[in-house]
Amino acid sequence: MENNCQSHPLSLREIQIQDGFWTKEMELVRREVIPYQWEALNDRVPGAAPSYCMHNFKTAVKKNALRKSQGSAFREPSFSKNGWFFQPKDPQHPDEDFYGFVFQDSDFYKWIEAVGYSLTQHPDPQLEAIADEAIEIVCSAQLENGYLDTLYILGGTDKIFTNLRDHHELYCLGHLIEGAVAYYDATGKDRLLRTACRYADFVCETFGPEEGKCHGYPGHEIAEMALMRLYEVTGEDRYLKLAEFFLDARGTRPYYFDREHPENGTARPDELRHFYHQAHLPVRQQEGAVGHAVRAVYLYSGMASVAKQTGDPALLAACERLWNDIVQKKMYITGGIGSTHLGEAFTFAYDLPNDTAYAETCASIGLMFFARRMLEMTPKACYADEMERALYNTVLSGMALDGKSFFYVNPLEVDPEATKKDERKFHVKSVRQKWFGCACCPPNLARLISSIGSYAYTENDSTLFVHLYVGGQITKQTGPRSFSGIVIRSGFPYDGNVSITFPEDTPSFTLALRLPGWCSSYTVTGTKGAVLQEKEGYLYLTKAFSKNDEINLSFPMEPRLVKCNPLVRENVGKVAVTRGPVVYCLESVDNGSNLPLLSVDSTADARTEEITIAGEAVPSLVIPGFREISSAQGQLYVPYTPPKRESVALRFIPYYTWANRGENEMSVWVREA
Ligand code: FUB
Ligand code: ZN
Repeated sequence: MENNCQSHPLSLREIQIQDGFWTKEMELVRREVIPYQWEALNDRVPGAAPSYCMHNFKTAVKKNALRKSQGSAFREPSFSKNGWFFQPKDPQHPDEDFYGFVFQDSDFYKWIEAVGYSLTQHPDPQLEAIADEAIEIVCSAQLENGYLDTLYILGGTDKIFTNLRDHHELYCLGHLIEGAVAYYDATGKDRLLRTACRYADFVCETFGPEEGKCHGYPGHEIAEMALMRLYEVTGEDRYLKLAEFFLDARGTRPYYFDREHPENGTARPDELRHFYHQAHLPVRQQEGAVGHAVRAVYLYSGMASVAKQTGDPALLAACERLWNDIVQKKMYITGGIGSTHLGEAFTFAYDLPNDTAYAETCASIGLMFFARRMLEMTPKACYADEMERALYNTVLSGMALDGKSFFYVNPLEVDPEATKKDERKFHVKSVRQKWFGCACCPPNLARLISSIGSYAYTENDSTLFVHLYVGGQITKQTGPRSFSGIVIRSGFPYDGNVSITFPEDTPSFTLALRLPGWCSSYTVTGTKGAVLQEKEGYLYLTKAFSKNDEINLSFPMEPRLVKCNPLVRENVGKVAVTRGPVVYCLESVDNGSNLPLLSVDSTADARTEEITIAGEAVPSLVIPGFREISSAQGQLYVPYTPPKRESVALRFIPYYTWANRGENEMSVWVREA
């Protein structure tokens, strides 16, 4: 039962996104990413590393048929391989075995999730038919006992759940659930959902606190939040209990992963052995975000989902601590998280190097998951502000403006030469890639973008919350209120004007409108007769709306210079440029090479000038600044002379639009003149 400040996302079937910015992004996902990914899952992309994802499912179906026809005489092949990736001898002609990353099944689950969301906005019988056929294959790969992971179905079922730390079976369960729920919600078809429930039931029978059950927990989190979703859809208590068990077991002693991997010994301190998986301490005692960043924010999202349901104050307090630790000490201005490529991980407070940043696209998507769940518990604009920061900066930077290439890593400063010659920066790419062997980010982007409505709006019995200003039409036919077609128009992220119109009389209810933290004032009109209250960064407006009522909000989006806490050593003496929720950057294609020579005049005004990037009109910001003229021409060191500089007009572009005009230098932080 939700209390009156808790809320839940609207179903995507109740929202029709119609937005100058987001409709285009969603169309890119629908037209480019989803079909491309389907080809990739089937190893049909010329020149791209094969995925083997559908190969594995189809092979598992064949082996299951054999298993049935041969009854008990069937012998499982023994699981002979180790490591995270399985490579066939002939990559183009894999034999009937498992290939690819150990978590390859999840690529299909993320794809079907994006398909489900996309179908709610754009019915597409052809795509649905492809999806149904694929679902049939995936469901037929399931074993009779409910187990479903092709890695072990093909590799030897006698070894299932023996390497929870590395082998992602529970991660695949989580993605299966997320995909199945999304497809069910969109189409009403429950074939995949029943399969997900059967696998979840098998896991419920296998894991738990009881004597004789396995006391392990996922090596890569996501099952926790996914099980909560399954619990919400089915109402089955056992899924909530399993999610709670996975949280409660994590980090307890003796460490499960030590028992599972005695070969690793215990000589290294507990933290070093268990940070990566956030398994160093029981979750309620964890103080700071550690380890693999995607794993971390997926865990915290699961903790928030369980805390919301159970009201557990210690779990909520841990979520708040971990949230604050991230956004106050470990997050880039772009909403990127994970400062090092070593373990794709968090490092320590204020360690935010710009040029070696990892800032994986998936990690910022996970930060959005966490933020939305915190908002569901406590509607505070600080959560929505950071959700918006991650969205309009790192998340969008993950995809090219034409939807055809992707970044996995999202640095804040790039010198293309360094990315090729300096091994410390090999993880950084200066051009987006068509696809990745480990293809976690593009499908994650597809599912996030096509479900943007569920981040923008949540509701409870009395209130409709608007967390992100994403335009669309909300129609509710069920629940305590029914609206037919409230229309929200928004110019975000470049224009702060928003209008909300009511096409018919609506019984009294409350609209909670977020007041973004980046703007210090706002105006609102059309509130006559409404009860108004400002709380925690939301404007609560209660009224029985009449037909054609219109509320207009305006959030000024002045360009702003931002300073960084000096404990971030990299950014001392520098500023970043933002406008509304968008962080800007310099590219050498506009400003000439050697960007560190540039400095910005922090006393000067910025001028907005529209430019075209990859065929798209984008507001750039032009700010007076300087280019240093060095006396060290051809020499490494020269005697000091007072600095000389020339005046230049610096052109800043939105960070997420960088690397759309060929390979070039980029920098977010710029020296202050
Ligand atoms: O391990 C599965 C996914 O692959 C992670 O979430 C990503 O960070 C990548 O390592
Ligand atoms: Zn990723």
